[in-house]
Amino acid sequence: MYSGVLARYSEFLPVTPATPRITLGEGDTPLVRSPRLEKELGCGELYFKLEGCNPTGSFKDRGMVVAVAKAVEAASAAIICASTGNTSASAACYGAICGLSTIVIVPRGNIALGKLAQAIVYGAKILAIDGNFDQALEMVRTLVEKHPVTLVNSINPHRIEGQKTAAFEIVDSLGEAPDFLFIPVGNAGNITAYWKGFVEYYAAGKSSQKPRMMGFEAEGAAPIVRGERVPNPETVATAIRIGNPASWKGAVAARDESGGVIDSVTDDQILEAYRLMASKGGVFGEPASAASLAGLLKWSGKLDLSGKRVVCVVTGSGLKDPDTAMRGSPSLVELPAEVSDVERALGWGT
Ligand code: AN7
Repeated sequence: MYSGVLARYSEFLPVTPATPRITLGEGDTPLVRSPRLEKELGCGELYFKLEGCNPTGSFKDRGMVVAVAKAVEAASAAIICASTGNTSASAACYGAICGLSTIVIVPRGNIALGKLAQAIVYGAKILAIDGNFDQALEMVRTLVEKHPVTLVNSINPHRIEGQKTAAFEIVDSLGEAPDFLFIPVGNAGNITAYWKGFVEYYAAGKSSQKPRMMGFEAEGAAPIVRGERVPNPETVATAIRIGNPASWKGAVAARDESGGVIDSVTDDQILEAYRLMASKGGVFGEPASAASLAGLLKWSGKLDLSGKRVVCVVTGSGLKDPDTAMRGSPSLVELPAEVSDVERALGWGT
């Protein structure tokens, strides 16, 4: 039976005999090939890493299981995070199974419905502030200085440690590191974690190369691309609506050490990729997750991808954000429960 990332990758993680091996089956997510899209894009091989298949529907569970296990090991009674949604769902979930009190601070009105629903049902204390993620994170940093509560945002290094296991899995699946890794960038913890994972696995002799790291911010929330903080970030991809990423330096190091790129994609490009990923790839990711494929679409003409292996990280499930899915969709055809009416509606007139 699969027993989670703490057990599978313990030799690469900060676990001691005193660390509880908690798990909800996080990690071990599918790496699926997309023959239809790889042909259109001219890649040798194109894969999606389906992080929406984690227990709470996003990659955050890999890091949260480690951060919460270490909090329990340190006899902490409470955890706290700022979040655009997925971190709060994951913290609430892992806090719940360990009996910790969980406090989440989210930007009011800018968190996808499904994520809020998760935090509610897992039983977190939810505070929705009149402010954005960056302000919420500043607040959390201040609160943990004054109160006995463990911070579980990715400035907690245990989060990065857990999240690097996704890079291990990709190498374990392919038998080698890919040539390119396309990944969304928000607070920049994940790109930092993946790079750490690829570097460590390479050093351990598990791969003979490392990928070029291709990170993508949303254009209205692109501090790393602009080289300065964005005070009022805006994007349809609320998960990455972040103007002052905590792991800014880690993202820049990943880019520079790997010979990669950090670029931005517009909301229109994100939404186009979001639909394409589902309609031709069969993968329903959330809008922020589609920044990976949007970046690949933007760069495919500038890179020679023939014969190359490309992985797009799909960081979270599309089910978390039904509002974006429904926006601009044609209204449903409503009709009586009669075969003749259905035939007429389909234009199969008799
Ligand atoms: C689906 O939940 O920051 O660059 O508070 O939910 O590591 O921040 C979420 C980020 C990409 C960006 N895709 O990852 C939060 C939060 C999805 C996300 C990102 C997030 P980072």
